[in-house]
Amino acid sequence: MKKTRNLMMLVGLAGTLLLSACGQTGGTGAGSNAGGNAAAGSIGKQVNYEIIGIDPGAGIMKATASAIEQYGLSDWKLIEGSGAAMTAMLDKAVKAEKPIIITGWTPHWMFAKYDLKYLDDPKKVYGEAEEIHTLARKGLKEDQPTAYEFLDRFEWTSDEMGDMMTAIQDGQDPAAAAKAWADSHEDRVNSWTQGLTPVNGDKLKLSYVAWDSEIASTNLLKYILENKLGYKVEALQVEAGPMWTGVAGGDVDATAAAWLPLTHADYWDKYGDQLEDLGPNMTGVKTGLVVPSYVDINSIEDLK
Ligand code: PBE
Repeated sequence: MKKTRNLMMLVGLAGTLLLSACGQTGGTGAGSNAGGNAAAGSIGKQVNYEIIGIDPGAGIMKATASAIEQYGLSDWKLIEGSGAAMTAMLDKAVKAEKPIIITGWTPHWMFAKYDLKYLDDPKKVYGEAEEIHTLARKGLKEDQPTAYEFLDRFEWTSDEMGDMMTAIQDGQDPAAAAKAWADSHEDRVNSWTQGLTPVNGDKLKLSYVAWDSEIASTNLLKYILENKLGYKVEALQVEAGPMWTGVAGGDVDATAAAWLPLTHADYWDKYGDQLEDLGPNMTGVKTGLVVPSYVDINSIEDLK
């Protein structure tokens, strides 16, 4: 660890010297903008000018492409992958105390496991006051009033989701984590289900993407729909596009994984009038560029 840190300091110093040699710094003291740029320049080099992204259909990928443009980061590349690949790379980087820049979001277990920070986004490319919404297909209210009413009521906090996400991350099967969460939050579950008439094995389809936050929420909904309300639920794991088109086209009954107003704005513009928005199931969520706290930059502007 110690050796790595020393090496990184040397690389940082080399970057500063290089920049000075090129005449790009004004020769001003520490804390000046020039110092910040030198740090960022070396980080760019150290991470090969790569921002580690997730699945291409995710809204955060579109927002990041837009951030690259709006902040003038023409040297930088956004790498496609998946949520799981991104967290695996983050884990590796943190263990080696190496810099890494990822597309991140809250709620996510990674903020409990690692010391991370969002880079400031003065241009608000990643939006403000983001929420996760539940969407239902048109006609669900008439066809399955019990499921509809339950999905309409369902709303939880990022701390509540965080507990369940951490359990899954610690190795618990998502279905078992859902049961454990429901068993230990009986009052919450009752507030969503009380007075509803259970059905007798009716089928229901939910769609979601394999983002850790959505794995948690969808498994919880499935557990409650099956064990408290009598449904037989199929939870379809798909890409973001099909998640939206499934509900819009009526093949899927609902999803609890729509990030609005910004992250999934494109999908909303295309499909919003072909489905029913049941409102937020969580407020105060967030997306952005995230780095381990030991990375010496604070704003997306520092990447330039
Ligand atoms: N996310 C998590 C998704 C929504 C949920 C932020 C990665 C996205 O970017 O589309």
